[in-house]
Formats: sequence, structure tokens, C-alpha cells
Amino acid sequence: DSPDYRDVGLEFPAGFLIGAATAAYQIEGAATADGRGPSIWDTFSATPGRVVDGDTGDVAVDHYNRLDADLDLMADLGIEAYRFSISWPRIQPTGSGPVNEAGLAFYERLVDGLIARGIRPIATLYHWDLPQALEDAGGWTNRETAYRFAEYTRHVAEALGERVHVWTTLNEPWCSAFLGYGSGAHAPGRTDGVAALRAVHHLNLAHGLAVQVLREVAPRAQVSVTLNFHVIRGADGPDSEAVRRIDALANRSFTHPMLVGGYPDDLIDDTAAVTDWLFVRPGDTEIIRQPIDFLGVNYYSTTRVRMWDGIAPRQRADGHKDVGGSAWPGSDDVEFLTQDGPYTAMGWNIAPDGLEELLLRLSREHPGLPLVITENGAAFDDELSGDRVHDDARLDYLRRHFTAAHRALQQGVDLRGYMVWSLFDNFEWGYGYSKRFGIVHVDYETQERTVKDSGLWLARLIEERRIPE
Ligand code: GBH
Repeated sequence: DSPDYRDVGLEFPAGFLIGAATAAYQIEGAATADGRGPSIWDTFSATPGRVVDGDTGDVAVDHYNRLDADLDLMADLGIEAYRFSISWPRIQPTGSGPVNEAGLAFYERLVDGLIARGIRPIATLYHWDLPQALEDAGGWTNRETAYRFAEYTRHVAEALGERVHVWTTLNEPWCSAFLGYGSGAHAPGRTDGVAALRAVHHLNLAHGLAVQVLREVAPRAQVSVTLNFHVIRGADGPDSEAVRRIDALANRSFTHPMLVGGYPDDLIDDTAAVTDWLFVRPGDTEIIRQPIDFLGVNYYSTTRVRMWDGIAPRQRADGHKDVGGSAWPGSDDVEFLTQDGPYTAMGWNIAPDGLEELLLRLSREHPGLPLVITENGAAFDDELSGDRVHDDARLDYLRRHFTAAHRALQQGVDLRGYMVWSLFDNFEWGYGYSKRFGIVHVDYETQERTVKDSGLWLARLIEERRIPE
């Protein structure tokens, strides 16, 4: 009998960090303030047809100009940690050269404001906003971008390393590589399988180089990377060819080089018709395989696949718009199937058992590596009613996933924390403002913030340290 994950009263241990997450381009706005340069997401969102309703991050939730009030809101919710990202084009408007001090000052104010309120800062160095000037030189298909990222990391760590004790190099490099250069659903919107696989390697290299820099500049810091895992269900059984292929491309193309060493043989074989992988140079394996202090896990949903005879029809069960390219170079004969509901507003199936399964798998395969859930949450169609937002569906989603995390803890998984995605409704990438993930509602006309019922529920969970009614 499988659990329904709707338990109440489950207690989280002291020291288990509970908080919320955001990303720079999704919330900050102020796209040209204080010398910020353009990123690939500015270019992409300004290109007609790329983002729903032509939305951009120009204003977003205006967090850049509302920092103090937003910090007070975090303190009111009682969050113990805040996971945010630093905008590379604010620090280096063209992706190289000296620090733009005015841009850096924003993050100094943010970090100081968090510390003053007793909230632990968790800084992500890259959440998809590559400086456009670097994209013009090839972006993540160009090996040089990895070295520029290491330089940027050094600037940021030198400025903030004394105050920020938890760092994440990259957020979801799978999305950067395969949605940015493969399917084209994300910036820079390229549709080229070789480019996507080159990007995989240069993102891995950037991670390794950045970890080396952080160890040198901030030796006492906790260093991590955040990956979005695909929890894959095989329509033809759990050990099917389709499951193995998608696991290789989606999961092991990052975990293997970062945590084990080198690329998996089956990944190289599966992609042999697309690339010879000669962009991997001697010595890269050692640079990428750097010890990290914990692994950041982003989890939303599961994926269901089977092999197809020929090029599989691209059903949009994967939650992404069909923009022509493939996110699965060398595996276009894998079909993605619609799964049983219930679903979120993204069309993603709700499956807390997938989170439990994922945490158990990671802890079994990488013993000794602590885990942190760096993102989990859901979009639903919320409505303001007076000064409340009764988002029962999101509250229920969070309850079930916190229960799943608790079950993993009970089974011995070294899980250290849980960051809910997201603190605010925000710019949901290709979906613009049409999808709301926040535990805080934002009125995009007035920029007024309203804590949703799910936010009040999270505040109680943090205060009582147990899953509330
Ligand atoms: C995260 O991306 C991002 O880090 C965050 O910025 C974003 O706002 C948030 O989640 C919500 O989308 O069908 O094979 O593509 C999550 C991106 C969405 C990628 C689910 C994988 C399902 C697998 N992921 N998607 S597939």
C-alpha cells in the first residue's frame, strides 16, 4: 500500500533548513539599472514569439527597487534560508573585465539585509542569465565561457565570500544546455544537438573551475551545484532502453562527470551519430570532478518514456512548447508519454513518490554526499479574494512533498534542507507571467505582495518544525 503523503505532525530535526528560492532574472526587473548589461534572456524575451504574451523580465516583480520591503516580508514569514541568484551581467555587463561596483552593491545590500534578519543566504552564481556579449562569442558552446565564469566567480567570491557561506555554482545545467541549445525553448533559443552537447561539457567545466576558485577564495564555504533530475518511469518496464537513454542524457551527463569522473560510456555511444566528444580535453575530467559539500536537488514531476520505431512524435507531455528543436540529441526515437494526473497548471503530474524515490536513489548511489532540496513547488491558477489567496492545491502539493522528504529522512537519507520554489510569483521563463509558482502573490499592476495560504502554512511549518494541519 503506497502512502498518500498527506501526513500531519511529522517533525523536522533542528538544523534542517527550510526556506524559499528565487532567481535574478525572474524577480529583479531594473534591467538597465546601475550599468547592468543585457543577458541572453533579455534578447530572447525581446524576440517576438519566444515568450508567452511577449512578456519580459524588464520589470518582473521589481525586487531590485523593493529590496528592503521584500527582506521584511521574508523575515515575517520566518524563512531560515533564502536561495537567490546573482546576475552575471550586473557584475560584469559584458561577461568579462572589471567589476561593475554599482551592480555588486545590490547583492551586498541583499546579503547584509538577510544576515541582519537572521536568514541564511544561499547564493547561486548562474541561473541562466548569460551576458549577451558572451553568447555573441558562442555562449556555452565556446570553451572560453567556462573560463569567463571562473573569473566572474572570483570577483563575486572576493566580495561576498566572508558573508555568504553556502554557494551553488550552476542551476540546472540540463536546462541551459538542452533547452537553450537543443530544443530552443529557452535562451539563446538555438536548435542544434552538437551545440547542446558542447554546452553540457562547458557547463560541467565551468562548474569544476568555479569550485576550485571558491575553495581558494572562500575556503570555509559550503559549495554545491543544483541539478534538475528526471525521475523516469518506463512504459516498457523500469529497466527499459528508453529509461536508460533518458537517464544518461538528463541525469548522468552531469552527475557522472561531477561526482564519479568522466562521461558515461553509454552516453557517448548513444550520441555517437551526433558528436565524437572531442571537445573534452585531457585534464578536464579531473577539473570537473571536484569534491562538493552537498548536492542541490530540484524536483517537480516525473517523466514517462518508451522507445518508438522511428522519430517519436513530440507530445508536449514534457511541459515545453514545441519550438522545433530536440532536447534529446541522439534519442529522438524515445517517446514521452502523458502521465496520469492530477496535474499542476504547467501540465506536470503531481508525484511526491518521485521525490522520495529520487532522494533514496541519490543517497544510495552517492553515499556520503549530503542533499538539499533547492527547488520544489507548483504553479496553479490563484485568485485573490479580498486580502487572501486560498491556494489549497499548492498547499496540498507542498504538504505531500514535505511528507515525501520526511519519509526519505526516516530512511536514513542525509537531507539537510528544503527550499520552496518560489518565494514570489515571477517571470516563468517561456511562460512569462502566465504561470504563478509563488507562496507570495504579486499583483503585476501595483506590485502589491500578498502572502498566500501556502505561505502562511510554510511559516507555521517553520515555526512549529512539524507539518501543520
Ligand atoms: C526550474 O526549472 C527553474 O530552476 C526555475 O527557474 C523555474 O521557475 C522552475 O523550475 C519552474 O519551472 O519534460 O523532460 O523537460 C524547472 C525546469 C521543468 C525541466 C520540468 C524539466 C520536466 C522534464 N524543469 N521539466 S521534461
